Amino acid sequence: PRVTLSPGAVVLRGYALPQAEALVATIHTLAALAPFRSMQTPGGGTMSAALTSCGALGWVTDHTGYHYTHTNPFTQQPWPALPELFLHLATTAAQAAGFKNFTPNACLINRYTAGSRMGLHQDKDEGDFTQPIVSVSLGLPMVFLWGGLSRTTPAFPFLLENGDVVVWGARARLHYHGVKPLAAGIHPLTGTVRFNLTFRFVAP
Ligand code: MD3
Ligand code: FE
Repeated sequence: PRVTLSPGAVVLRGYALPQAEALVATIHTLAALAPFRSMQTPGGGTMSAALTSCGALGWVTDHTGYHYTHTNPFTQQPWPALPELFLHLATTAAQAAGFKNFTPNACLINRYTAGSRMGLHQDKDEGDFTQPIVSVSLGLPMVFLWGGLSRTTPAFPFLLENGDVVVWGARARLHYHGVKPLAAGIHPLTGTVRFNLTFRFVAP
């Protein structure tokens, strides 16, 4: 089923379910090359989700700020390439949501354990907002918070479950969003964690 959260935000419930097992196996392969890290925010905090990336560009945060890099600062290696399975899922989902020529060159992988959360933020480090972001939820369910174009717009909660894919483009691209702390649980596919993939086009 296809639901519109707000103009430009299209929820494809269970869209990734047929590939969920293969996606999780691929995450483990990627994490062997570029391990999940907890990262420092510019304000001196620590992100509660652990992160890694694949694709031409990866997202990192440290005391100097947020940025996309060609090289993984923890391994000094280029980020692992975007697997064909990932690329195909992201582009077909974007197409299903009405975005014809999505060409992601970055995939950020978040790993949440019980209590991990993400405060309300905008994704604006990409430098190009004409293309959508595609998100894929795997494993434990999590309450997502959907805000507005201003930080002060009240955010409404929305459950994201294993296999859900959301395409965020057009007017939804710069909305504030976050996730509530992950409730403890066990999922048959991922155990005690939730993974989230976000596919992005980053201006070179
Ligand atoms: C709406 N991740 O990685 S996915 C992020 O569940 C991020 O891991 C959350 O926010 C997660 O930046 C939320 C849904 C999502 C992702 C990117 C968006 C919603 C978005 C970008 C713009 C608007
Ligand atoms: Fe985000």
